[in-house]
Amino acid sequence: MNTKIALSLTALALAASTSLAFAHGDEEHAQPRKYDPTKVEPTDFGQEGNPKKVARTIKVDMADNMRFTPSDVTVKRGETVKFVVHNDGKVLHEMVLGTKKAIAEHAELMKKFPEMEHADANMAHVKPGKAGEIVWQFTKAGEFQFACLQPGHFEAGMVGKVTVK
Ligand SMILES: [Cu+2]
Repeated sequence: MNTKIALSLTALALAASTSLAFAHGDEEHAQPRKYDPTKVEPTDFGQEGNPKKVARTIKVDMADNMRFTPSDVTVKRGETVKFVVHNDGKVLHEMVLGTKKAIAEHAELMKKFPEMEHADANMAHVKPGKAGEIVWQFTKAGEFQFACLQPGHFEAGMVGKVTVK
């Protein structure tokens, strides 16, 4: 397991248990995240993208039938992609990007800490009827996932695939 992810998951668990919650999901945080190149951390599935270098915008819809549309996306290695994620449902949904392993581990953690609030460059929490954004640069070839980790959603199949060529 990637040490950085392990560390940040531990930090999340800690935050959840001490209710030092990362404020997120409220209206003030609906605006796009500020890009700070000094804070970009490479991961096994790429890194936060520079909004000025977006090569492609991909619209993704999330719905209460626990599906992403599209649920299968192909991008070029090195490409910076902006996902504009719409929540067409009546409940909160989110899009979290990661490796298959990281998503599975994150989902387990969400089961233990359902109230866990978190905000990172690889995720967007979207209220019903709203849209969120993720700007991501896929620096590594391979197959990755995006998932909604709201309780029960991932288990109900709310997961998609990103292929980086
Ligand atoms: Cu969901």
